[in-house]
Amino acid sequence: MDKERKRLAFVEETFFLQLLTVFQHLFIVCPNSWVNLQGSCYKFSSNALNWNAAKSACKALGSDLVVINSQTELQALTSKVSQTVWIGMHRDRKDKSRWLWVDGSRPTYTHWYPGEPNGLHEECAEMYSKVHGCQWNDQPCSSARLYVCETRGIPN
Ligand code: MAN
Ligand code: CA
Repeated sequence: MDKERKRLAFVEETFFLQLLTVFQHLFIVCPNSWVNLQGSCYKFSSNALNWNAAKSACKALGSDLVVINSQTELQALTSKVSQTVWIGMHRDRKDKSRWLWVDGSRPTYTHWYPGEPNGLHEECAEMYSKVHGCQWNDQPCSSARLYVCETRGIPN
């Protein structure tokens, strides 16, 4: 019985999360020149900056570098990524073998290119373009790259 109740709670939670996603998609508006994908707003930069400057540029726009939480989110972004871009993931300064997103969370979903990450001195993560399946590479943070910012939309 307890098992059945847990199962129902799970079904219910899944249902409400899906409903929430639908509502976010319908009622979130993004600022001009931002793209609305599944309830989040993304800006694809047209200038290349090092990782820290890219993060600051996103901050100045009231956002942060993109945090990619799922394969669904990655797939939504894919068609827009025509060059390598910085994403909001970097090595943990306290333990270089671990990674952190700019929102402080630990990656659960990752999408590394085969053989990556391969450099302890490559402390920032970039995402290759769609022709390389938008797979990720660790790269020195000083490299100049286009970047993607993400912010939650403003309620309509
Ligand atoms: C370059 C850098 C590395 C990457 C390799 C892959 O050396 O971009 O980060 O791992 O290419 O060949
Ligand atoms: Ca690398």
